[in-house]
Amino acid sequence: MSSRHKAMPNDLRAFWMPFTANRQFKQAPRMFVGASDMHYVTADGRKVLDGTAGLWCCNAGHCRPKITKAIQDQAAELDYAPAFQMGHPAAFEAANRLIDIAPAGMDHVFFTNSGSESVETALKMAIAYHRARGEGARTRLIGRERGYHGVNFGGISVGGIVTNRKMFGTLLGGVDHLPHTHLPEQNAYTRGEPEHGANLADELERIVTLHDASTIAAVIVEPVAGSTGVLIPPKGYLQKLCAICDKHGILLIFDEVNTGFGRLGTPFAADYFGVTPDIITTAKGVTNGVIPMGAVFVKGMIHDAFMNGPEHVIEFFHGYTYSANPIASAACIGTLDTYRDEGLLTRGAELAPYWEDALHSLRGEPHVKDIRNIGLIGAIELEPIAGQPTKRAFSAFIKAYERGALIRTTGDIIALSPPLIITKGQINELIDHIREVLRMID
Ligand code: PXG
Ligand code: PLP
Repeated sequence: MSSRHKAMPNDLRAFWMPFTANRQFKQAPRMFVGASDMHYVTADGRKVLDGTAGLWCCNAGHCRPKITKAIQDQAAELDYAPAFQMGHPAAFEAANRLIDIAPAGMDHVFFTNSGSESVETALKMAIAYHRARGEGARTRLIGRERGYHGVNFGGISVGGIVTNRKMFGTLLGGVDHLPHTHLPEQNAYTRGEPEHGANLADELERIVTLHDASTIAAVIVEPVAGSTGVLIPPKGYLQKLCAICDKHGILLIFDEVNTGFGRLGTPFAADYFGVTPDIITTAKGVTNGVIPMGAVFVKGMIHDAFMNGPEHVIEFFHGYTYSANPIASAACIGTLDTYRDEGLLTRGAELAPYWEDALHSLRGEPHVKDIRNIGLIGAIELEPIAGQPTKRAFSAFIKAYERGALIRTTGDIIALSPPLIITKGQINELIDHIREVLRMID
């Protein structure tokens, strides 16, 4: 452009929005200007009930006082400290507090700034761990179809979403994928864990036979796949996967960016399923979504494998400028205080039966072809409009927003993950909005 465009207030042009239909948005912007507890406030002053905890991250709801205060106090006291070769107290306190709620055996934390970075960190850790133990040939990574592990190159390589991969050329080599576990013909309208599909874990044996265990570093899966539409593991599936990994000396990584911090009614999905992986990746709920932060939890044996060599030498050549940033660390501590004081890491378990009944009351409404739920997660899968996939669910999203409810759609699936402070009355309200929307849309 020859003439320089002078920025105007509210000019929407410069900001290239992530994972957004930019042109559609800029014609009809949807702006939030405030938030409190279970609600957002729009630019035109309407309250919108949050059915998605932002993007699965505001587990304690919005603008919670302890988190706000922790951030304000930290910003005034110590704004930034170098992340490498220097420390500050809040980072160590945050790590210790995280270990207190982590599954037994997970006793070290590596800090990142997002789920995507937590995934890259975990994958690098897994490969370097085997190398440190003298098994440097273990470099292969096994992901799963329909898995989402963020958007960086490692994450999209092990991930299984075609649209997130196909534009980006050559991905990491030495990656293989398990089949996904979504079997709608057999498992439609299941409440909780589906009956059918545990045998899909045996595919890992086939992959191990093909490549040989001595070349495989890790398997990474989401215990419950979130982004691709709430795919709940069949009964016994994760247990089998864990047993096969153990048998072959392969590390198991649970990507709990969505499921961590109370989403299933337990602190982590690992607790819910009674399966402890070797590494857990988290982000989002670590700080209630308020400040970017991720945390990778590891078992002692992984951390300890790095702690050899001369003591003045860096053990793991990895880290971010903002790893354990003081303000993020303070936000983490304020968040964990809030979760503890309000019992939020287990509140989902009390609400889950009510949530389940409310969701399944939508069975038989127009376009609905499956409903599934676990903890405080729910999905309503719609019949796509012939030849126009995603259009029906997108209309539902827009209509719900106009009526006063924030829902999230992926493909033709409505995915729900409200803040863990939601009341029964608000569950009814959310489901009633969706019922009305389903009756309105084409
Ligand atoms: N792993 C998993 C399992 C995730 O769900 C990431 C990694 C990446 O996190 P970052 O912080 O880099 O975005 C995620 C992120 C949705 C939705 O609507 C889910 C995510 C992000 C945005 C939307 O399902 N998950
Ligand atoms: N690019 C350049 C030129 C850098 O100097 C750095 C960090 O020093 C990075 C990228 C990585 O940034 P970060 O540590 O925030 O991930």
